[in-house]
Amino acid sequence: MDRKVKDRLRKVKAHKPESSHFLARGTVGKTAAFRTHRPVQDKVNGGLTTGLRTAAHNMQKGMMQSLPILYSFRRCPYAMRARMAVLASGEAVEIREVVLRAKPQALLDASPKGTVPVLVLPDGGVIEQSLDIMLWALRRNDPEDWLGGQDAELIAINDGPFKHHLDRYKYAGRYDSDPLLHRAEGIALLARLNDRLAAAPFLCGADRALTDIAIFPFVRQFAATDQPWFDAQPLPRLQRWLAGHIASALFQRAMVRVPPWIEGKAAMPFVLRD
Ligand SMILES: N[C@@H](CCC(=O)N[C@@H](CS)C(=O)NCC(=O)O)C(=O)O
Repeated sequence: MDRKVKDRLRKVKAHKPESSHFLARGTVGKTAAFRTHRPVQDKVNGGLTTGLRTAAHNMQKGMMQSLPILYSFRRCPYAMRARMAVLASGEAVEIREVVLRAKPQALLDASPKGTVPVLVLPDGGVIEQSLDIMLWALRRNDPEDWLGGQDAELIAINDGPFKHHLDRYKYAGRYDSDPLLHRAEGIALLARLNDRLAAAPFLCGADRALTDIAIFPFVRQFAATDQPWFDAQPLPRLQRWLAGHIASALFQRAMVRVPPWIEGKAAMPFVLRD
């Protein structure tokens, strides 16, 4: 192969998009990666353009096919914590936004229990629990030492009793429950978190860690159920902690909108990565 051609191909292969956390295949021209490839492609002649386009496309395609697949639902607190851990780890996954009332067969084939998030690994392994997805990502790469901030008991209280009361407060109609009773039970558990935050700004110390992120999306949901009421509660440390997570760049990135994944429609694969 001509040396010039080789150099250009090397440039295309070496390119790393800087700003795009989500890369869409099939939307050429809309992503940082493809925008940056374009001038390289445009400069070259017809035959070579095709070669470069194919190289760039194959690179994207190969990357997609070998990535773990994260079935997710944007507003699900379990999926939020999984996405945040994946982003914090820097691991890349293909994200498939699921419509819960029309779950794709591919998700049900991988995980018949039919909840999200679910991570399907390139070797066919399936991780079906959000906490396990967090651990999977962080065990591969944990730049902020989230694994150093694990409090299994706090997370169990969140996932057990707190989630129970949250659901019966927020969805009282669905559960035929007394929302005020469950709100009182929920806020009593949150008062314990507020007390804990007297010792340090995060639940396990000076920096955010696994416990904070595992719990935060549920507290957010509880607060948003009646925001003025929540804001009026005497829980300043917890309110500050919550506001900090909501405002964080990590959360904003984890909440980027992804169009629903439709089986067989190739236009929508997205990569979630830092
Ligand atoms: N224990 C699971 C719970 C996941 C879960 O319940 N996700 C909800 C969405 S927030 C779900 O998929 N529900 C199924 C449905 O609504 O059809 C985990 O930690 O991943």
